[in-house]
This record gives sequence, structure tokens and C-alpha cells, in this order.
Amino acid sequence: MKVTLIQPRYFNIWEALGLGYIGAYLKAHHPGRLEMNFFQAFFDTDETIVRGAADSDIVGFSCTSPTFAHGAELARRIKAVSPKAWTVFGGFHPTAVPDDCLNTPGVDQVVLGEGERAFLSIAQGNRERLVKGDPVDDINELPFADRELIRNERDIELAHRYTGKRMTSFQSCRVCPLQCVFCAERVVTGKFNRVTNPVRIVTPDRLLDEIERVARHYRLDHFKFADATWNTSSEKVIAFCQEKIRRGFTLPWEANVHAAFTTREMFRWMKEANCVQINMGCESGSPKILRQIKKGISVEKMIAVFGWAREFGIERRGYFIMGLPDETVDDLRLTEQLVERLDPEVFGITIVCPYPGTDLYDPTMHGSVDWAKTDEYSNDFWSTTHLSNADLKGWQRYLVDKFRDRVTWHHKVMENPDMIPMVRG
Ligand code: B12
Repeated sequence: MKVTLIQPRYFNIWEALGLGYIGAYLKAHHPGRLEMNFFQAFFDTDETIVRGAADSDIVGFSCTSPTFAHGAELARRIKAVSPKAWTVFGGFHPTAVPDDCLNTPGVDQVVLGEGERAFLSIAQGNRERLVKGDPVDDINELPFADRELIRNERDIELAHRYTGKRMTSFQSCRVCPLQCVFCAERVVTGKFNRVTNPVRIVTPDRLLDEIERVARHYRLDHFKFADATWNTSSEKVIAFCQEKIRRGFTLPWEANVHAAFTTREMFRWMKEANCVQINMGCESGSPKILRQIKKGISVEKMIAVFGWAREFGIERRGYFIMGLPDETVDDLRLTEQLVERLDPEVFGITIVCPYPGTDLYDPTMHGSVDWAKTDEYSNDFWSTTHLSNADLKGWQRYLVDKFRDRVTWHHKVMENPDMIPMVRG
């Protein structure tokens, strides 16, 4: 059987980790002969992909909202030359709006949620149009993501070009315990519940076996975690750090942390385990807005957390959001003051984008948005009760100018799209 896996085109990418897991699971569990292919449209032209997918039995697409349209277009082109190809769509966008996807020409089947077991069932003949993902009971039973298959080397070289570091990412857990209204994370792994859907954590031993193996193979000089929230518990963080230290594995790393879960003790261990950078969604300096977005943090805690990171010499990246429905100019001033107070080494400021899967998505209002051209950096349609889109854009420009010496890669790319070595079609 020939299976082709595809990550459609977008300018902002990383390794296709989800497809790496699906490919590894299929190889481990599918009894028959298997020929597997992978394309990443950032690097591969449409023509290369359509040719490479020729004669596939199954073609799987991993899609966020901005990449779905390109995926569907590729599916139609592949089916035109390889009519027997069965096209399967999974990932955040198909999970959030499955009916829209199933009604799109070129799409044969949609998988909801985690795809490993579902894709295996499809390889074994499941042709239901909508397949519900069935998470593996123990995340530690999943084979490591197949990085040869997803051609991780290319992403590592890209990261090196952008950051000077040979780096890639790892997944340490599934399920986020938070409910932030602007995030779609829970559509795939489900709403957190301590009993029925707890955070599923990879044991430190297994995680470090994987990281060490990948680091050796690809000569990494840095690594990061793909988890939206890495520090879901002190026990997890400290056990990981202690094991990393015990192994004498000194590779520098970074993680996305949430202030509510952070303690000074945690940072002490992270520093000792050579964590060099934390990335934190601070979102707003207004307590009212923090409450409304269900962020679960206070301004005071953020200030404390940034202080601890500075104390231990860990670089601090702070990401902020504007444009919550009830936000006023006074709230934005509080955000500006918080940025000054936290003084992050890297700063990003985005405008709310109601991606499918977030609480802010309203199908009647946002059903026809062209997600391939809309994101939280360049969003030109979102406005709020108190602020027009022009007001929000004006504030974004003002804050980017004010903190110009430290803005994120993404802000720089908006001013200079030629920075991106992506193929164009
Ligand atoms: C790390 C990350 C990034 C990284 C890397 C992403 C990548 N690998 O390309 C970077 C920084 C580059 C990034 C960029 C963007 N991201 Co991002 N990102 C994440 C994050 C935190 C983790 C993604 C990840 O690697 N997960 C781990 C893998 C193993 O899980 P997975 O991809 O979900 O795969 C599983 C299932 O989805 C499913 N599955 C996936 N593909 C397929 C395919 C088939 C055929 C099947 C059957 C199943 C299946 O099975 C997989 C295994 O169980 C998520 C939130 C989260 N915690 O998941 C946001 C998230 C995916 N990102 C999001 C967004 C909006 C973006 C950007 C548009 C931001 C921007 N403006 O540039 C871009 C789009 C990138 C792209 N190419 O599509 C949104 C997507 C919302 C939506 N409706 O699409 C999320 C959910 C965060 C949020 N705001 O809610 N992102």
C-alpha cells in the first residue's frame, strides 16, 4: 500500500510532528507492505507533490485553518491524476469544522482529534467519511515521531537559518489544563478533566531517550517543546530536569510556560538543567481582560515569574494579545505598562483571530473568512465594541515601534516577506 502524507503550504512552519507520529504508528502496527512518502509544501512545489503522490492509495493532509485551502486544492489535483487516491484530512481545522471540510471538493474523509489509531483503521479499510480519533490509552506507548519520514533535517536547517541554532521540537504531553478563549488546543485533545481527560505526560526517561537520540542524529545544539503549556505540574518539570541533569545531558532548551503553574523552585531546576529561554503568553496587563479570556493568571504573578527568570538568567519572551470584545484604550494602556514592567527580551503583540476551534469563532460571522490570508499578526477584519480594526492596527503599530529592538521573528517577516525561503506554488 502506498501512503502519502502532506503538510500544505504556509510561510510559518515547523516540523510536521503530528504526521511524524501518525507515520511511526502506522509503520509499527500495519501488518502489510507499506510505502510511505512525505511532502511539506513549504519546501516542495505543488508539481513535486502531485507527482510524488501518484498512485497513492491514501493521501493524508495535516491542516491548520490557514493551510486547509491549499490542502484541498492539492487533493483535487492529486485525484485528477490518481483517481484511486483516497484523501484524508486531519489536524486542527478539520477537527474544528468537519462538515465544512467534508463539503469541500477533493476531501474524502475527515478525522477528528488524535490521528494515530484512526489512520491505522483507515489503512485497514475504514471508509466512514467522518472518523472519530481514539487516543492511545498511554501516551508512552506511542512510537517516537518518525523524523526521517517527515524530513526533519529540512526544518532544522530552516531553524538554523532563522535563529543560528540547529533545533527541533518535542511533545512532552497531550491535553492542556487551561481554557483560554482564544486558543483551539482543546479541539484536538479534548477539554481537560482531572478524571476523564487528564494531562497525559511522557515519562522523563522516555522523553529524554527521544531527545538524546534525535539530538545525536541531527547534531542539534538546542531543542524546544511543541507543548502549548509545558509546565503543567511541578512534579513533571522537576522530574524532567533532575533526569536531564543525572544523565549529564547539557543541551540548551526552551519551553512555553504558564505563569499560574510556575514557581521559583521550578525555574531553579530548569536553569540547572540548562533551560535558556521561556516563552510566556502574558496576553494583557488588564485584570479585567485576563479574567474575560479565562487566562488564569494575575498581573502580579506574571511580574513575579519574569523576575525569577531574570534572577536565574533565563531569556524571557512575552506574547501579548489585543482586541478582546470588551477591551478599551485604558486596558491597552495597562498592557503597555505591563510590557515596560516585565521588560521581556523578546516581545510579540497580536490581534485576536477567531480561528475555528476557539470560543471566539462564530460560524455565522466567520464562516467565510479566508484563513489562508488571515492571521493574528495581520488581521484586518477584527474589531471590538470599543475599538475599530484601524484602532487595533494603530495600537499594534505603536507598540511594535515602541519595542522595535525586541520584536518577534513574525513582526520582522511582516515587514520583509523576502526573509522566507518558501517555494511559491
Ligand atoms: C508548535 C505550534 C506551532 C509551531 C509549529 C507548528 C507545526 N508543527 O507546523 C509554529 C510556531 C510554526 C506554529 C505556527 C502556526 N500556528 Co501553531 N501551534 C503549535 C502548537 C502549540 C503545537 C502543534 C504541534 O506540534 N502539536 C503536536 C502534534 C503531535 O499534534 P497535532 O499536530 O495536533 O497532530 C495530531 C492531531 O491533530 C492529528 N492530526 C494532525 N494532522 C493529521 C493528519 C491526518 C491525516 C490525520 C488522520 C490526523 C492528523 O493527529 C496528530 C497526532 O495525534 C499548537 C497548539 C497545540 N498545543 O497543539 C498551535 C496551533 C496548532 N497553531 C495555531 C496557529 C493559528 C498557527 C499559525 C497560523 C500562527 C501564525 N499566524 O503563523 C501557524 C500555522 C502553522 C502551519 N504551518 O499550519 C492554532 C491552530 C488553530 C486552527 N484552527 O488552525 C493552534 C491550535 C494554537 C491556537 N492558537 O489555538 N504553530
